[in-house]
Amino acid sequence: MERTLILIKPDGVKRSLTGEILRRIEAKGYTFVAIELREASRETLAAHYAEHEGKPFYEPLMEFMSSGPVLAAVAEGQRVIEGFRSLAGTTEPTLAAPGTIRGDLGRDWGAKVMQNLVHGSDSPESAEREIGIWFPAL
Ligand code: DAT
Ligand code: MG
Repeated sequence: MERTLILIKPDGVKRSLTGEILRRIEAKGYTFVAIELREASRETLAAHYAEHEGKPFYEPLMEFMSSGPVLAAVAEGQRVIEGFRSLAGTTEPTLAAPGTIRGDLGRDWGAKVMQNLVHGSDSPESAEREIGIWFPAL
């Protein structure tokens, strides 16, 4: 069965949207294998966002992701990687389609980095790598 790594970012935790976001994932029919609220270390975030190192938004992204607790989860189900990306909506929350997590709950707050509530792995390779970073025991 396919698995994906989901993060509810600090904006989602601060805005008390964890229940609403987890509800949408469960309502779609996916099941949770692991859920944990934690303060991500710089090492964890550097490994997680290695592909973005050197980009202009990298430091603001690391700062934002360190600004409060993150809810990390692993969800499971047929085609959950694509399915969660679809539930999440496109990266820029102002333009994400209504009906999606980012489209319904997110917007531009004028920050240096897009505060778009959630992360979801974008391929089976990313999912395996990211689950290894956040939940090495799985
Ligand atoms: P996604 O989270 O949709 O997979 P991504 O992997 O391209 O998007 O980027 C990771 C995060 O970095 C994204 O959720 C928000 C931030 N980000 C991406 N592109 C950005 C940009 N051009 N300006 C500011 N923040 C950006
Ligand atoms: Mg990504």
